[in-house]
Amino acid sequence: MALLPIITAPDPRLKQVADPVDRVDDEVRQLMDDMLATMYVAPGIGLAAPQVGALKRVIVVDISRPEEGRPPAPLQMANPEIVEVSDEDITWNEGCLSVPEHYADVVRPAGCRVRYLDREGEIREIKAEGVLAVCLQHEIDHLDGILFIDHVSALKRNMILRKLLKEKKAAEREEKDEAVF
Ligand code: GNR
Ligand code: NI
Repeated sequence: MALLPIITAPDPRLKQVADPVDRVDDEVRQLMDDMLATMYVAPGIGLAAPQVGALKRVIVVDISRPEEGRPPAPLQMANPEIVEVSDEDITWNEGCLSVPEHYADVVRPAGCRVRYLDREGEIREIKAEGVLAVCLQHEIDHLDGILFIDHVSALKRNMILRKLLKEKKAAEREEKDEAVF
């Protein structure tokens, strides 16, 4: 298992539409396992392959918070698709490992049904509500190049993106200075 670096916004790779996997083979399973390990260490409750630079339709989710001592309940999905959403909405204060240290209220359908391939390549379906429904929709958004900040006002989004870009440039400058000394 390997820990993978997580890409942060702004980055063009986070805006691309990911490719479906043809079949769930050992390479996809390896990616799923590396993503899960990376997600637990971060820590996060979900992770999508584009966040680690793999433009494949693969996500992992675990809302059980194993870092808080609960038994892990990992979900590993290839080609996840939302096949049904509820009429009611839910507002959740979302965060994202690719948008570090920023949070915003996002309105989404409160429930959803997701069809996907499991790590054996079997077609499965899961019905989700609450934080699981939020997380699945957040991860599937990543596969279509959509971040939670794309669901908030342009004013708030641009404020966040400007701040992240500034921090990136500062970090780059620091790296360069270290190279000199
Ligand atoms: O760890 C995460 N927490 C979270 C909280 C509210 C709504 C969505 C999420 S997903 C996020 C991890 C992440 O960035 N997944 O793409
Ligand atoms: Ni995210």
